[in-house]
Amino acid sequence: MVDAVSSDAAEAANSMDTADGHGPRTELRLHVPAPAARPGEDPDFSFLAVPPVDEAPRPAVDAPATDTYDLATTLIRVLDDDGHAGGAWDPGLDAGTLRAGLEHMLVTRTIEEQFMLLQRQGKAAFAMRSLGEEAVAVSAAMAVGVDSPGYGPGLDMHFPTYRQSGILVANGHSLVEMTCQILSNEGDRLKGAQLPVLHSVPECGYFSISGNLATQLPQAVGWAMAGAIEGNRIVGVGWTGEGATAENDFHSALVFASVYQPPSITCVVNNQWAISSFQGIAGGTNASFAQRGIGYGVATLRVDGNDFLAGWAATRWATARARGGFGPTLIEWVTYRAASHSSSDDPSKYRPVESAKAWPLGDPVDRLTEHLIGLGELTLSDVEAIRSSARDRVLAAVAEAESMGTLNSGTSLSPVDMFRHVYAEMPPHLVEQRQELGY
Ligand SMILES: Cc1ncc(C[n+]2csc(CCOP(=O)(O)OP(=O)(O)O)c2C)c(N)n1
Repeated sequence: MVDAVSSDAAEAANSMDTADGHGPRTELRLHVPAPAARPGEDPDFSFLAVPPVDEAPRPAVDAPATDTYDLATTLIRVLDDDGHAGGAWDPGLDAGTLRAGLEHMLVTRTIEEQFMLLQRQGKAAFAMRSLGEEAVAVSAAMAVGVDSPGYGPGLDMHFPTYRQSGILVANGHSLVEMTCQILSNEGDRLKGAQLPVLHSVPECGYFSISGNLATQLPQAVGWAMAGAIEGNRIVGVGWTGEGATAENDFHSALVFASVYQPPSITCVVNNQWAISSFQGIAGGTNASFAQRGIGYGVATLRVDGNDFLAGWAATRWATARARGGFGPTLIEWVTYRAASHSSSDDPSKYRPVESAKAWPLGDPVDRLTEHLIGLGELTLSDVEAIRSSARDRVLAAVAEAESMGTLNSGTSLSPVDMFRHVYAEMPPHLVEQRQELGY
């Protein structure tokens, strides 16, 4: 009865809409965007336009930001559907660099697969993967690294999320230490004080990850501003998923980037999902995430994130612009999260199981492999050898890390480690708690 009354009232209100001289209106209701396909339906990526590789022009690195605005709605691509490189953004990389990129992506994929196994075996509390997105972090890290003055205070720095462990691999972090962080054991430099996957390796250009999403973005812009104040030719690279662009920190970072024009690169990794929320819930169906840079007057690029060469080229462009003193860049990386969000997530509950296979931009490892084979730089047996050497390296590192303790081996950290390595001078209430524990 109540429903009938309120629906009558709504109808009456709507029927009055034409009476005020403003023409007909639609019924008022909250718009909640929904993904194109849910479990049990066919994957539908018809919303993604995939242009030919020669569509996107490449402005000069010192061009005004306005010259980049058309690039916020297209997709910078170098590798075509057959694995051939072309177009204005082809970075013309040598075979050694391409091969190194493939190796880093395979090591990243393999070690993260092992981390998930460790979690399933009860040896680690938590794990995450970047399956299907490896080209993003690896190409960016390698491209910044070409002319990096080094990493650390006063030097270059990435401010990553948990989804960029490819930066650690590409920048040469020890695979043993990386695994120890996942195991929270004696070899973990953070001594279990951080969630597994929230690494901190500043000497590899990998700033301590904060679990609070998007906080890395103003940090990266601040880092770049400090570089500009000191006159250093450094870059601060901030990373976020598309979901976390809904956080205020994303916008604060762009305000500072826009006003002070520091040497910053803000990377939005649009892998289509923020746990179970599709990218439309962060506003991606109304405008591209790259288009947000336009409102701030920041140079903006939208790149095929599964194309190693395109990722490299876009990052080189933004790095050269930053180091040249020509200002900040926003890069949207269009990719797909092929695996679960984390070891605690089951994507079959909210998207079609086959969706990663249907993703129009393919798999980054397969695409770079096809390119190298097409160039005549690799044979199928070379590819097999690279895969098995990546696997051997990873398995050896994991075994060594496990020998330093796992969650269920009884050899992990002492409870007293909870109190160490955080405060230079521990507050009295924590001293009291430590004493209560008998330490
Ligand atoms: C401020 C904040 N809000 C919520 C969370 C919980 N959370 C962790 S990951 C995640 C999804 C993030 O999605 P996205 O930004 O798209 O990145 P992706 O995980 O897809 O790489 C959420 C909501 C958090 N860690 N911090």
